[in-house]
Amino acid sequence: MTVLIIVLCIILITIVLVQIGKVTELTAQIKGEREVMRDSSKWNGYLSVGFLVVFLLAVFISAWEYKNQMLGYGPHTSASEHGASLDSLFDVTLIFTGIVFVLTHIALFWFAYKYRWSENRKAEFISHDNRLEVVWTAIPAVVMTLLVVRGLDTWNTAMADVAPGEDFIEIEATAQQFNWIIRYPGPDGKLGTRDYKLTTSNNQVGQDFTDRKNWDDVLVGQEMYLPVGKKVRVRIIAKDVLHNFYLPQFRVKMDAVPGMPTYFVFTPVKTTAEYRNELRKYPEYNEPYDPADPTGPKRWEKFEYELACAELCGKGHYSMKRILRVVSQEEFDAWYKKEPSYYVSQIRGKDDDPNKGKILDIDPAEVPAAVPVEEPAK
Ligand SMILES: [Cu+2]
Repeated sequence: MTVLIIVLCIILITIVLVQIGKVTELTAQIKGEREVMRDSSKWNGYLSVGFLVVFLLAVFISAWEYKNQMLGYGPHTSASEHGASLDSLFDVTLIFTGIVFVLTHIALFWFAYKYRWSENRKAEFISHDNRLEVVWTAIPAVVMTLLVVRGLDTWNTAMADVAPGEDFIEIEATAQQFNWIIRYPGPDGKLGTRDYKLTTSNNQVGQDFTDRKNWDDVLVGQEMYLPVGKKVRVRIIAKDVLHNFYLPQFRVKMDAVPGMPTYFVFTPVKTTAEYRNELRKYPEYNEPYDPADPTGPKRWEKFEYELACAELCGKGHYSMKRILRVVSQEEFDAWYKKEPSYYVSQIRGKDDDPNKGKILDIDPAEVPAAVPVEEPAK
């Protein structure tokens, strides 16, 4: 049925177009070819200018309307240290490209109107103009050089690894279809070694449990926490296909590549509560979070930093999200202390524990929820 309607529509549209063509031809015969040309050029010129005005207005009005929803503007200034320099780089690029965008569009449509067909005008042939060519080569060259040099400088700062002796916390994000496995190093501050060959359904990142650095490592649930003002180094790993570790509010984005570990270092500077307070100042975030419940919480109250996968990695791609809470050091410590060691809570003493039967000197104060040390096997 749908196919029939579509075919009928196509036939009807073709008939209408043919009829319009015939009518135009007939008018041309009555009024004379030249007059029709003059009329249609004039109208095309007016429509060009009309389009220019509507188009530029739509661009500026929509940018103004949505400015508080876009990263980098309104409440969405960067929540990380390096993010501010990225934002300003985007702003500078936008200023230059914005000027060129407006000027070239005005020229495009205005010239279409100004130089519309006229029987009194003859086209002029200009082979070339040295002065003009120097100008339109030199100006873009200088601007591009400035942008690229500044971009490289910002890139080097944003992508820098931690310096030796620096204080930071290292976590690990392993991507797989379709979730993130986030590992924290535990009280020793060191992530245990891993080997993909050790991967099982119970040991999803292939932790080597004979390495004592693994004994206190924590695999966190849906919510992950980070302390404000502390440098974080994220090791990024993929188990199957390409994924991407994306924290939009922190301007953190890095591919997770199978077989090639990557990393990103950043320092959160705004807690979740501070970000909410920023949002609170804007009317669009004072609207109800759920339109069906007008008296319910406002949009700013429900705001959370989100870890997303920014690489279309399969049909469950959308479900690769996690909530990130940035809190004070004290709140972070309180949360971290409660997170159980994965080894102690899930592996220790079970069949897949390589240390089964051995006495381990796991200090119960160091490892929360520690199970009693077992007696050696007879
Ligand atoms: Cu993904």
